[in-house]
Amino acid sequence: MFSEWRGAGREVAVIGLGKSGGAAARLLRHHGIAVYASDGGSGPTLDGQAAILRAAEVAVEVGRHDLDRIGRAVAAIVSPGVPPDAAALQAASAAGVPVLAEAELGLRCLTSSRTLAITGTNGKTTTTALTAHLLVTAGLRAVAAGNIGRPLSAVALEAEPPEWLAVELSSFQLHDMPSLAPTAGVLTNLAPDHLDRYPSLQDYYADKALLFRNATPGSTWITNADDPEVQRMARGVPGAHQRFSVRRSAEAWYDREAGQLMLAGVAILPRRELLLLGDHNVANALAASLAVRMADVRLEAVAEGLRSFRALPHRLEPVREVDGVLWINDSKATNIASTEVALNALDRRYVLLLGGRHKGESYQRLAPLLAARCRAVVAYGEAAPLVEGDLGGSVKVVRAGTLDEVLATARALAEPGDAVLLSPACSSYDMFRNYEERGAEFRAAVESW
Ligand code: UMA
Repeated sequence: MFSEWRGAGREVAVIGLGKSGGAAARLLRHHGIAVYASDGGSGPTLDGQAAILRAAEVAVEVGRHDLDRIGRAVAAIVSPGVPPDAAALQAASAAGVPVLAEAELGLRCLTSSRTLAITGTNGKTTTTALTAHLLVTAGLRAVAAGNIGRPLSAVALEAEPPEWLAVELSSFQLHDMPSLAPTAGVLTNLAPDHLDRYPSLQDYYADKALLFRNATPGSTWITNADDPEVQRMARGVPGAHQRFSVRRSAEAWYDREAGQLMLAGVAILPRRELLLLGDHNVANALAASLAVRMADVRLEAVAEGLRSFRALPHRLEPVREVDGVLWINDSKATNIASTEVALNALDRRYVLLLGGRHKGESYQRLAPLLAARCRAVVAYGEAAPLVEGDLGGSVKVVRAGTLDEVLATARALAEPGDAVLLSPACSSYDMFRNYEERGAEFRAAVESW
């Protein structure tokens, strides 16, 4: 493989040295290819990565990119976090150097694995994790990889490649994956996102549509029947189309009246046995169920896998019920849209913990949703005065300081049958290292009672 990249004077440039770049550089070295890996950033994490790569005989540069050297490379492997207008990528393109995503490199080395590629604005991580879980429950050797946190190049370095890959792909990755041709492709939904990187919504959607770039009549596509934008994008794409819906009959759908998840015309699982909150998660479960049918997973095994799957940490994760109150960790919700999804998923009254570092959007957008079932908002962190100002007129808002005070206030406000939802709509950096730490401290406190 890669014979055209090997040989005297030939070198592949790896741009960006996070998880993706590190794994790509090691994979290339494993295949005997000379590598120049560079990162424009600096700091102890990158220095650590550089030391590991130097030990693998990678030529490493941190703090700058040698643009001339990149221009002389036989190919450039790019990390998803490097924007297309970055000088390093411009230099590669100007010199006619092919630019490939790290995920493309990984998949090219995983030829014996079958791929279920999952993209969409929301729900792709849960759908990917669930897809891998269903495959494993059915006894297949399967892993989740890609944007979910495990680069495909890292999977490709393992001694035995998996039979099946559930691959989460972001639009950033799809941008540079010319040979992507999955066994099945899943599109969960489409909504505005990443407008800090894309000049327009159309540009973002254009990258998402690259899921379909190599479609043939033999392809299989699994799409959300309830999302008109998804259906518009998938219309006319060659291949077999299977759809999922939480509203009406489809290849996989939620029969709300009967309270059943339906697959291939059969009721496979009562809704209450899927331990995930919200219709959006029912949609994710239906998408994953359709995807694993590509591996001939029996309906009973699909049901068993759905039943045993638990929410991913910090994503509408039910932690525990205390005195009849369900405590839910949704620390991953760092913007208003994510908090809206969480509020829509609740079917009981609740106390909402809102706050952290403000990200610019007004909290007023939440007011109509809160009117339905919100008992009170506990506002905390730097954003507390803004939250109070935006929402104080429409719902009871109580201010609190430390996490302990926030929890004690919520405990006093909640009544049996309620939920307490940590879905902050803010980043965590004013009080925590990141959203994971915020969620972990919340969970640890609730579990300690
Ligand atoms: N950099 C340069 N030059 C530039 C610009 C950036 O060298 O001109 C460097 C940065 O200093 C940084 C590196 O490039 O060190 C970029 O790394 P990265 O951000 O791609 O980080 P990775 O650790 O490789 O993580 C990436 C994904 N990150 C992004 O897409 C931003 C991870 O998704 C993914 O899990 C991982 O690869 C493994 O596949 C994260 C994410 O936030 C979770 N994804 C977005 C999302 O889900 O919304 C798309």
